[in-house]
Amino acid sequence: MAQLTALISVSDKTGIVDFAKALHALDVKLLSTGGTAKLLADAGLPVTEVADHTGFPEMLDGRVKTLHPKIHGGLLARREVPEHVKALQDHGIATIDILAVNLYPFEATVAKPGCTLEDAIENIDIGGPAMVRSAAKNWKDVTVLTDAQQYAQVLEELKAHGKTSDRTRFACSVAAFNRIAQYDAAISNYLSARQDDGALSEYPAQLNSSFIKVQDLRYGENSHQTAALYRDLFPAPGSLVTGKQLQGKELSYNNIADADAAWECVKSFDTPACVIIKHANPCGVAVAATAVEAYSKAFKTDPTSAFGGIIAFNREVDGAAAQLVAKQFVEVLMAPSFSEEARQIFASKANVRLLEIALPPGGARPWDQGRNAQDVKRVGSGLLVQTADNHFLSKADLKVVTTLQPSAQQLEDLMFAWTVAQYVKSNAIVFCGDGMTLGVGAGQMSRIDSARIASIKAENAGLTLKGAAVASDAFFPFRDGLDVLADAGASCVIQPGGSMRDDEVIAAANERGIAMVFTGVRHFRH
Ligand code: 93A
Repeated sequence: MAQLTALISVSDKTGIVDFAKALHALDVKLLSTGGTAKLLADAGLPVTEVADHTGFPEMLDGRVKTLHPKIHGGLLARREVPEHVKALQDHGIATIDILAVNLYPFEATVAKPGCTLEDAIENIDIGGPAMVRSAAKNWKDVTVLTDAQQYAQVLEELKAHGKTSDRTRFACSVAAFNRIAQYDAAISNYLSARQDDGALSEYPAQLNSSFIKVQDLRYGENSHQTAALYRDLFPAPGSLVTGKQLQGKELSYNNIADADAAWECVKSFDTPACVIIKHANPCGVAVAATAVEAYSKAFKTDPTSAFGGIIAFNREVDGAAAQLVAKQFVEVLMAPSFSEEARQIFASKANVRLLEIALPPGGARPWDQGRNAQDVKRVGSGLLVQTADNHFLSKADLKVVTTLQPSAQQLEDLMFAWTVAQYVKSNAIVFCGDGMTLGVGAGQMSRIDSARIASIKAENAGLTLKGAAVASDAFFPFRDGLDVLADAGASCVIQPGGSMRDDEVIAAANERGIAMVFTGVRHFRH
């Protein structure tokens, strides 16, 4: 049998000397790149440097080492095709039968804190993946090893039969293409996350994320559906998937969906805040001086719905907050941290899932969390992709459209109501006052029904809406919705404006003694 040739070029050199020794013992000729060749030669192995083999030096700081027809011809030529064999002969190219490559450590490099863009770019391997692809494409003739765990099996087959089996070569080829796909995804994912927000909005939305399975879930939205949780390769700091579960039962599909809604909402407040979610909608949101106060206010909005809710804080859950929360039935509790006392209080409630999640370093403004944020929705055999709804409104953006001007306190309440409305399913109507929600109307097909439901819920909870501030996630198509708010006691309204009948709605507000501001943006959430 003709002598086999192996090309070895590895960044992670674990196990490579032993592997090369075993190949040498089987009379396999060794070819290798600079650093790897040196290691093998130092171990006393006869090895030919790729540069000597091609007659071309490694150049450009190693950026061009193996990108040469003598390498790729040797890997790609089909041994049973006479024209291929002749081409090799004409150009003095020798076949390469075994390729062992692992790539520049891109993933490990970007995982290091403080990695610069230059470091990352230099660790993008070009020649390695090119060889791996050539060998994997030509799997019928070439065995490609991209993982040290494959060495033993290949050696065993070579020892026993002088060659590897078709089955093994094909499996190695599949593994090689998977590795390259994963590697390229890591690069595209990392570089996408490095784009600034300007670029994110300037260029068309593009699906460039790659995902890693975090865990299988017991079931999906319903028990007859199977489900799993995946995360971005490079999750945005402060996002739900970066959290750690401290105790409690395994998170369910619905827990995770609701926890995400709670966390996204609570982290958009700078002051201590608490958000209670049921069925993906806030049923109580409040800001206050302390976590415990924020919780007790949020709970008052809708104690009935809060039962079995998902609760998120943007401050440490201390003993006082824990004590109060522990009195209600809670499914999931999230916070940046839990005090020792809080941990002890929940230790006896083994079912309560505690999630510790760091807040995003950029602060509460959603645009700081927008990096890498893509909103994806599945439609029949397709995907809808959009940039995240991370518009941040400041008071200066507001346009007062009524004769009545909102007071400073009303403006505060309106801004709070607007922030909450962003996280309520459309059509969203949110009554607020004194830094808390008073009535939430969510997910109705008509805005007027959401308005009615919000006021009914406030009444059920024994809360007064007199003087309340109200946010509407989109404009009022007619004045009737605004009339419902006025009847309920609203004193001021925040809404996008932009309806054909804005004039009618503004006139209604003036007539009913309501101060109204337009935001110019809407927050549909379907
Ligand atoms: O810079 S490269 O993209 N250009 C190449 O032509 C090339 N050929 C192999 N990187 C290249 N490699 C990579 O070098 C391999 O994938 C491997 O990770 C590394 C091994 O280099 P050395 O043997 O010098 O340590």
